[in-house]
Amino acid sequence: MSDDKSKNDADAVKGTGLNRRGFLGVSALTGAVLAGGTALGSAVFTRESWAAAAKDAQSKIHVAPGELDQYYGFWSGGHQGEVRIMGIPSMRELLRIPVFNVDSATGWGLTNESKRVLGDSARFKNGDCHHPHLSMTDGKYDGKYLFINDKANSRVARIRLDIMKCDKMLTVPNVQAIHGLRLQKVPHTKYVYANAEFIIPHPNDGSTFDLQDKNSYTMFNVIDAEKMEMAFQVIVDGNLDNTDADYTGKYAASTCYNSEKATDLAGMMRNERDWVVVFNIPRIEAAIKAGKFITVGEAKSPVVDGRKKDGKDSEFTRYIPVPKNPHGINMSPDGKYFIAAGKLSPTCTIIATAKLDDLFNDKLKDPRDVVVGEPELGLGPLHTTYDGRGNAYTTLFIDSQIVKWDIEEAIRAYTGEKVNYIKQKLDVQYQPGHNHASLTETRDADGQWLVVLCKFSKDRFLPTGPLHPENDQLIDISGDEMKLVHDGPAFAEPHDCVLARRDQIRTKKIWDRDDAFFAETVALAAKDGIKLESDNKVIHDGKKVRVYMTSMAPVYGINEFTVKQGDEVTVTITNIDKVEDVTHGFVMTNHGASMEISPQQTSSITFIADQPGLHWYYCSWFCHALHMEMVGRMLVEKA
Ligand code: CUK
Ligand code: CUA
Ligand code: CA
Repeated sequence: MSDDKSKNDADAVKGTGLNRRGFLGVSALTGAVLAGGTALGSAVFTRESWAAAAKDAQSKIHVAPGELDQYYGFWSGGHQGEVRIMGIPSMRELLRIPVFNVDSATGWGLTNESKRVLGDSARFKNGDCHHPHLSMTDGKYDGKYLFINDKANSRVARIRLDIMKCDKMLTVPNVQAIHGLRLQKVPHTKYVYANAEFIIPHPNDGSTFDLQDKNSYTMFNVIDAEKMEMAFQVIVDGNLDNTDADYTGKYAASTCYNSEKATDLAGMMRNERDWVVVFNIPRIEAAIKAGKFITVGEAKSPVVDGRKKDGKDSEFTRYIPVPKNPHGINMSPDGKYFIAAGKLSPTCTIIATAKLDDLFNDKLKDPRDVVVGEPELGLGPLHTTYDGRGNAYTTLFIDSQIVKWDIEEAIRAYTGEKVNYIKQKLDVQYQPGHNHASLTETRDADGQWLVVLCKFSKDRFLPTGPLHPENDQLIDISGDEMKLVHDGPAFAEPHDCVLARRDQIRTKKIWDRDDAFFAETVALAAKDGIKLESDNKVIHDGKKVRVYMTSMAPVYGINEFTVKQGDEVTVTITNIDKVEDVTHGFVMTNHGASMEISPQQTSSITFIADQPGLHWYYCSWFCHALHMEMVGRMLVEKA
């Protein structure tokens, strides 16, 4: 180990509050930890050799001016609440899609169209998204939707990939903190699987706060992807962390770190093992079809009980013990294995999907019989991803490394064979959470690029004060060796990302006039007898004023309108420009009103004209040489 390496190791630990080898604090596991941590030793990379390797790969990642990236990346914005579109391999940020946040540029959270999508939850100005995933048909991306969770306010949102806007949002009833989210892969994404993390009493009305009570539980939530309504919920033992789905459409599986139903850290680490819970989707559907379900609280969606009763499994679920406090669970692209990352254990647990039928038909003596491997990988394994060539790549949070390992060899090692399944360990900077290989969660996994989302950037960028960016790193995995090729600073906090081939995403260049996104606004205008593409008209309706106008660079259809102080003003603008990229904006100064109107789009915003006097409005998206002159005035008469 070179001095540089030890220094980097020491640096990696500083600031995490964690002692490199002390994280487990479980003496029984210490031997295994040390073995795992030194099984191969990492390839010794110094700062210089990283730089040399990166230079080597520069030609591969350099996307020259005028050229396009090979892949789309979709990044979660974490507790910033948005989704970010990236180009890979350049790692350039292309655009942001506001979802659980409020956005000044597009008017998300301000416009009437976005408020209709947000529904009741528009009162929340924050969100915390973790897991973006793309809809699939037959296990391949179909380019229709992206789904993402909101842990902060228990929501799931859908983004339409043709327009890159959030078009549906659902608050999941009777749960707290939607965390894990994955999609049904086969035959197509009919369901969104969403884990509610926290255990709460039912009803949660203050009559009890006891988590050990039999009416305290959390639920696995299944959402109809097309309607964006609850399909059903499953009550589980313990809590739920991450989830994934198989390639038959039959099974989904989730990790649980709080089988103890504890309320504090020590309690949550009490059991030597927690579990992976597997859901039998057809059995749940059949029970619901037969009317065998309950409802919870005010919600009408069906609920089934997937908890054990008197030590006996329900027909809907099986609980597979795994080492304590597991975190990520990831299905391999060949459909053979769910792999759960150990977190507190230096291992991953390999669960064979081929054995799940027998598990549910009670043909196995022990639920652990579905486990076909439990390789020791290193400290703090969190998430695993795949190259489609039989290798798995697991993030080691505490070791600040990616470990590349051979799945079949790890399975052979579990039977006692002497085989070194670890292929390489690569230092990353620093403390990685998720990693994601190109197309890894589809049948198309192509083993080209690996994105690693590091939680700490520390010394990798110019200092930015006490708050640091994250570090999203790009690794070339197309060859035998992983090569780090790019550091990309990111604002808080991309938990997870997905990569799709650029031909799998087909976007519109301009809006269709009959787009559902603003259909309700069009219908309201029709009630006023307005033809949005041509009419410029102000309608006074008591204390409500509706202003309809067109925009075409560099003018609005109306440059002066008069209202009374206290009127509620709705401005509806239709951009009749048909030229790609000519987006206009509308900002009413000193009224908190701002919105985007892209070519052929209709947008509307409502505000109170509470201040008498003259108020200028202007176009906020630079659209023309005379963009500054694209203005108008609202004249507010004293009440
Ligand atoms: S979780 Cu953040 S590193 Cu929310 Cu997918 Cu594992
Ligand atoms: Cu229209 Cu700027
Ligand atoms: Ca636990």
